[in-house]
Amino acid sequence: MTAPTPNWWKSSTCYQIWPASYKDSNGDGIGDIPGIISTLPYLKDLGIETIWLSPMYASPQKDMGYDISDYEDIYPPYGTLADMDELIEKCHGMGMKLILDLVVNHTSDQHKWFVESRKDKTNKYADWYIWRDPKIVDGKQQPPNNWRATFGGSAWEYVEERDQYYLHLFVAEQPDLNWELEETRQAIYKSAIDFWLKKGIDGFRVDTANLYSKDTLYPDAAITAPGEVTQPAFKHYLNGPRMHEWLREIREQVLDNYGDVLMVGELPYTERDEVLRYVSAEAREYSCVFDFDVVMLGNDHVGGGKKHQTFTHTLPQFKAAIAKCQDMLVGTDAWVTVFLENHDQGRSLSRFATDKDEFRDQAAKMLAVLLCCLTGTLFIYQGQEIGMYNHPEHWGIEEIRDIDSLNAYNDVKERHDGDELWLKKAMKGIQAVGRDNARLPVHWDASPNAGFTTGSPWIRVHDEFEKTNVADQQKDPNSVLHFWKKMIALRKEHADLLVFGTQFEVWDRHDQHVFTFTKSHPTTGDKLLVFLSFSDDIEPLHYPTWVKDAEKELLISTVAEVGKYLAPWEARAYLLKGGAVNGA
Ligand code: TEU
Ligand code: CA
Repeated sequence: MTAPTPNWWKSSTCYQIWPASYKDSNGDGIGDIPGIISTLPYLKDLGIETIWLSPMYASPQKDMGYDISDYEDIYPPYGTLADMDELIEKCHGMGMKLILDLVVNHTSDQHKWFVESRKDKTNKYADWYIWRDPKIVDGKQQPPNNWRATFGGSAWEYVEERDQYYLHLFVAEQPDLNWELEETRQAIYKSAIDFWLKKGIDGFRVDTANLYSKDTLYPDAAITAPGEVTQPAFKHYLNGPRMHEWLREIREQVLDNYGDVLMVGELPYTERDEVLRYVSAEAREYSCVFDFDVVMLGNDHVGGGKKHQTFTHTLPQFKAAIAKCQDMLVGTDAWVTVFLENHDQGRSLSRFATDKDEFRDQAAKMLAVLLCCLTGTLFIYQGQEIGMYNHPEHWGIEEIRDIDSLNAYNDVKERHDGDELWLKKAMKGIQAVGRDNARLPVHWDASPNAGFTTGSPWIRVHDEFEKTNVADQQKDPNSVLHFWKKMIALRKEHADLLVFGTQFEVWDRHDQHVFTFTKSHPTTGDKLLVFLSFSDDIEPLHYPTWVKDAEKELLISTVAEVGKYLAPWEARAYLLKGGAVNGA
């Protein structure tokens, strides 16, 4: 035994599928479950062990399925319950696990619970959502408080039948469930969790995993945006007082009936000590979480949608954000995730590296080395394995489908009276970090619509799919896809060091062009030394002094032959044998 006994999900390589844009099987322009099933051999071959399927539930699609109208049914364009049964069975048949998105902070306003709840104040579901009386100020009716919704505007919506407002932390069509009520919690557990575990799924990615417990006094938020009607109110609903109690309740009452269920929580804006409360193995709440430090780099974190125009960061900040997450393991029994992309973010190549033609493939391989050398459960987002990148800058707002980006754009439009320069700036932000970047169809081949659909795609296909697609990369042994496959295999082969390594250390914290880090094998003293170039130029290597004379074995490199210097966007990793390392 060399490493800590892994729970299955610790060393599992996971792949996120966004059903609408993954693979269309019937030509209606929308990806679907049969399309997913048809690509399982591709994923298996890549080395994927767990699939995370983003919401495929019945939904009016106001927020791409994060507004669920029935947890126990499927959005018809994606397929049927029978298709899901087949997907589960086929995944398991091929030795892969499947996890689903668990969206239980809110439902759709079309969910039967809410349809009933809004009718009057006395029906069976009357208190299943968060209803409050209007506030009367100077004889005028106002929402109960000044909280701002994540995607803009007031977090409260008025309903005449009850002469009351309901809370929605996201869009108005996503009313927040009232977790304070035991009966509501039990219904959520039964319908959203138990229903699917019974069908054999292996866990959940938990949406907005720290928002269920609110400050039930619903006080006004402090004014941090002077002069504005609504105010960011994270403080009053992030990591609320009963979160941990409820998560333990779920574990004990539901999950424990099914063995080692993976629960990976999405955990926005939470500091180290609080994160640790969720992910300590002893607490048995979340298995691990998605920290926002890396993906929110350059944002001011005050909450409420994306401030599209402010996302710029430096390499030292990037290193620090990664180190913060890796350090979560030091002296704790916690576990972490490794990821740079998901359905809410711009593409990592464009955002953290470069999508310039001449360096793109090198940079994609470099990011693959980074991710595969970090400790934690690895999540890859569809298309990342072929180096997909952001949509071109010339796209206009008419191509955008995402509610977050559209609201942000309209907000800028209103504030600046439609000023053209401001709108250009807003569009620039959307191009950099807008959520649709990740939601464009996957490039399967160089045929029309990138082989995603034979019909007319629901969202525009990236203009440059011919440069970056699965079929061409499968034929090219030097492709990004082949590199990822090699990297994933290497990660498995050296799991003790790559997946479970400890003592993450950055050696060039202030360098703007190179990222050098080491990690240690948990028991043998072997070390991993990784050099990553984030530069268009040739760069010298910063060897930690104690490594200089150590015997190094080149584990992986992104170039044909490693030289004295780092080539632009090169990455390489060395193995330093325990005995050979002096002074460390
Ligand atoms: O996202 C929650 C979240 O924190 C978002 O505010 C995120 O920061 C935003 O999407 C960035 O633009 C989850 C889902 O991942 C997201 O897709 C959903 O829209 C949201 O919950 C509501 O369910
Ligand atoms: Ca379809």
